[in-house]
Amino acid sequence: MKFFEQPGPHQADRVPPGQHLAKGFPVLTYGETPQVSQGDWALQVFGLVAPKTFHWTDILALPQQAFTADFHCVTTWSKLDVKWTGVAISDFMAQVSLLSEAAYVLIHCYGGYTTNLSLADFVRPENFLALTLFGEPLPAAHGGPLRVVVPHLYAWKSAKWINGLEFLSEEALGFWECNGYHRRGDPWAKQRYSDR
Ligand SMILES: Nc1nc2c(c(=O)[nH]1)N[C@H]1C(S)=C(S)[C@@H](COP(=O)(O)O)O[C@H]1N2
Ligand SMILES: [Mo]
Repeated sequence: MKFFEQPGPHQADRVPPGQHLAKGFPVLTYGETPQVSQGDWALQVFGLVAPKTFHWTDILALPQQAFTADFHCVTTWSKLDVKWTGVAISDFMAQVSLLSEAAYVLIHCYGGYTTNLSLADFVRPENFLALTLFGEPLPAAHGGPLRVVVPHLYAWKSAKWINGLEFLSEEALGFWECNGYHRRGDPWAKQRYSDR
């Protein structure tokens, strides 16, 4: 059995150019996997926003929804129909007071990883903070306790073990974006590498 396959004809319109389907759900992490318990976990919003800290109980107080999303890693594997549950980013954002100049977010993670998004790419109906994966609490390897899921961009934007959202008026680049990945990362436009 192969680990990666060409998409079949019925899947072709769901798999961006240059991608192959992964059989399992590979783990892609730069560096060590942070081990953070739900009790110790906290998320700070800062920058162009009223500063606020969210603890696990604050996240559980928000509405949770099941969602299914395709996942496209820039290293050319995609996984279709990943089943998650989580809090819609739009519901989360209703809990924070942004300043009018805020136009970008830099996501911070336990372990030091960062990634950047415009607010237009971050606050979309299909984007979530995920708490479970295939019916189980989100495993640490896949970003537990809490990760971002942004299906319309390459998966390096789907930050694991998040602990901070920094709101900015100008774009600041995250870890991979500083190291040559594209600042936006649209898989359908093959925005793999920076063009600057
Ligand atoms: N904090 C953090 N988030 C991260 C990464 C990482 O190294 N650290 N890797 C990214 C990359 S490149 C991908 S493809 C996905 C992989 O998610 P998975 O390990 O759950 O498959 O997580 C993204 N989020
Ligand atoms: Mo990736």
